[in-house]
Amino acid sequence: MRRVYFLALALLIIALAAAACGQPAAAPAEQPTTEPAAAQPAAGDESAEAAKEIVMYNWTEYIDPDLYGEFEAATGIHVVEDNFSSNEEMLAKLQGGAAGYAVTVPSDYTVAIMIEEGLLAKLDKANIPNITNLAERFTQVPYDSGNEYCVPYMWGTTGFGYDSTKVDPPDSWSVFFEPDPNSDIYGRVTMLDDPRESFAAALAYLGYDINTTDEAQLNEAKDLLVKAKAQLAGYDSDTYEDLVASGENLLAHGWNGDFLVAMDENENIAYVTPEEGGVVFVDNLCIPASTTPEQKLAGEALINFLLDPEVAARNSEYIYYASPNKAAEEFLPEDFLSDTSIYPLAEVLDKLQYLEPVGEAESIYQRLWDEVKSAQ
Ligand code: N2P
Repeated sequence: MRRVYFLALALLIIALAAAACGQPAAAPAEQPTTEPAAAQPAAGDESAEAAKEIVMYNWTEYIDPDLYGEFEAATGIHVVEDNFSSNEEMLAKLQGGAAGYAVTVPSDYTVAIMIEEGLLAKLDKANIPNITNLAERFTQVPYDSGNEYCVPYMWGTTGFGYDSTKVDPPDSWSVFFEPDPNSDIYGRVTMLDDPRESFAAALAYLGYDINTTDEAQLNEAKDLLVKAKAQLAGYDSDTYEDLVASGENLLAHGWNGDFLVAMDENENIAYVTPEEGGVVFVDNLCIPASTTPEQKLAGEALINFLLDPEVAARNSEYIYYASPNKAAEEFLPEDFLSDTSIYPLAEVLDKLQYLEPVGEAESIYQRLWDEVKSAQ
């Protein structure tokens, strides 16, 4: 089973790499489907009517906020957003029984965990006709083949954002793990407040698998993370890009789109992925199992709306992440589609890997991460 998972991941990486080599600006061969967002009762559930207000549980700054108003104008459904900063934070909340979230946005490996734990509802695709707009490769993702539970929302990479006028281009994780008290960056650096991402950084630097379950390797990674703490201004997954843009910090570990947004504010910001390898991710729109039928219908209507090609293109352009929506490409400008910080070159993607569920080792990661966070 595990081998099948690895094989499927490898195929997805190859597919993404092939796409990066291709002609992303070319018009899609098939006609985009632009169905109005449906807010109709699901087949077989004659009594349910879409809820008039729902909560979207999303990463911070991960949607064009104007889209909520447009969705409400089209469907009458009002969306309130609640935010999380890591998959683990969102997962813990849903595992703890939190209800009332109509849509949430887990990354690949967390979708697998949530399906396994029964935390997600199966999508009724009759309510999501725009699902046909997805690029083929995103319909066969290994963590949810056939999009039974989730619809891919955005994909991206994890790397370094830095002020290119003050910092030499960092191409190695050594900028975090070989802190030098005499360097300009010392004390002006943040790392993601995210156990799997920060462990992946340390594991990649050590030359280990970023999904290792080997306790000795994880302990070594923990020691390295503690050592790196000496030069950190803090762990931050929400405002790190703004702190580099404002000049308060000079370097941050973070996600590509966030730094690209910050470049609009400060053109000196640059983004790179590390030589030793790192993380590529797909984030997904999913409906928690705890929703009522009414919330689920409204959640499916929102997912359908976000899959509209023009909406998906505007959303991607606003948050600067790559869209898995093939039909959206014709609405994206050429300079967006050819930006290698958004669509990495094949040789860059080759070095990146997906995080995967680590099974029982999850508790080791959590314990060691707590030790990193509390170390002085
Ligand atoms: C946006 C967060 C991106 C999500 N602020 C990374 N999985």
